[in-house]
Amino acid sequence: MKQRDKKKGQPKAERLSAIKLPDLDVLDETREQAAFKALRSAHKQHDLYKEGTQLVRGRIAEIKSNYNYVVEVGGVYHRASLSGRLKQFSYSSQALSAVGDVVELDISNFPDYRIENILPRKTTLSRYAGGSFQKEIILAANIEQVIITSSWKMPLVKFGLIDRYLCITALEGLKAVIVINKVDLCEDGEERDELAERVAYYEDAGYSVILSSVVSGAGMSALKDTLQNKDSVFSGQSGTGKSSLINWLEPHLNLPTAEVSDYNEKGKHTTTQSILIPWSFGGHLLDTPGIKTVNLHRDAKPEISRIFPGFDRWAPNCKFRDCSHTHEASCAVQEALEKDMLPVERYESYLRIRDSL
Ligand SMILES: Nc1nc2c(ncn2[C@@H]2O[C@H](COP(=O)(O)OP(=O)(O)OP(=O)(O)O)[C@@H](O)[C@H]2O)c(=O)[nH]1
Ligand SMILES: [Mg+2]
Ligand SMILES: [Zn+2]
Repeated sequence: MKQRDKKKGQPKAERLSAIKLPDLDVLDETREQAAFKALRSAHKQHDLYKEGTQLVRGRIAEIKSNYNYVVEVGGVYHRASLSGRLKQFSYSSQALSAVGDVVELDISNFPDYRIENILPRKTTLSRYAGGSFQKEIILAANIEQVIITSSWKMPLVKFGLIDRYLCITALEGLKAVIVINKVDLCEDGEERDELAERVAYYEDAGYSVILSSVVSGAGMSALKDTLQNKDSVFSGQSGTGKSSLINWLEPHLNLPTAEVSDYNEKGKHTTTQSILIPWSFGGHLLDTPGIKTVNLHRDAKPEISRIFPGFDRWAPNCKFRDCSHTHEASCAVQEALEKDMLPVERYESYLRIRDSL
């Protein structure tokens, strides 16, 4: 008799009872055994890996391709690959490794150095891919401050982008410094006044703003003071002068920068890989490729009303603790807007960030 016919002929109850349930006691035993086995093999693996290996602490300085890394150990750079164990994870997680990660490097098999462990990150600067999956893209790991690099002109400063960065750094607990570079291109008179007015908003909100130029040298000593003995990442649009600022402070690095004649508003994307380099005056720098924008994670939406740059001066006085500053009565942020204390551009930038999430 065919299988199908047999089934058809059986009443429902009988069919159900025919399903063989596993003996639960046996199942528990198997589970315990599996856990025990996993534990034993982990111990074994650890011992194995302790015996043959020679581990040193280092930091990922550059990721050349999926498995091709540069690791800095005490100021010396080594080529390295990922251990087989870690490679396994890198298929499922793009965020497995990032420039700035602290790693354990096995140097027993020269010149075939292998990253055996990636240590938990203290901080990350991340942006999120658009679309529903919002994949995390880590721009830098284990850094203390973000140098939000913009240029007054060429390309034109985007304060909306600065606001996004400031939200991200606030969420991550990172210090943020706003650099407006190429101020040599800002003309005296009305244009200067506009620059001063824009800057005042952020300074009044408690941020440090550095107006810089590698042409005139303006702001460069203030920038150096800010960077000394800290690990900082330079991030911002392409063409704003991230690599130029770093070269000015550390000429021997000679990082590639765009030719002036190559100028276009979108930038040339001259820097293509993030790199971590020590400053001669203490601390590290992370130069990164230019980005068009940074997206926040959608889960951050309820926080934006609290952490948007400058809002902490007013939001605590809103009637409702979870005020979104859009339609609520007795909203201190909207009052500040009416009294011209909050510029309308900043409020619109707030709404745009909210709507994007
Ligand atoms: N006028 C003026 N031009 C500058 C200044 N800083 C940088 N530039 C020019 O701006 C262009 C872009 O500079 P880069 O240092 O390559 O910019 P970047 O931010 O590293 O760009 P990506 O690597 O593409 O992200 C170059 O032609 C620099 O010479 C400045 O302070 N004033
Ligand atoms: Mg660059
Ligand atoms: Zn409010």
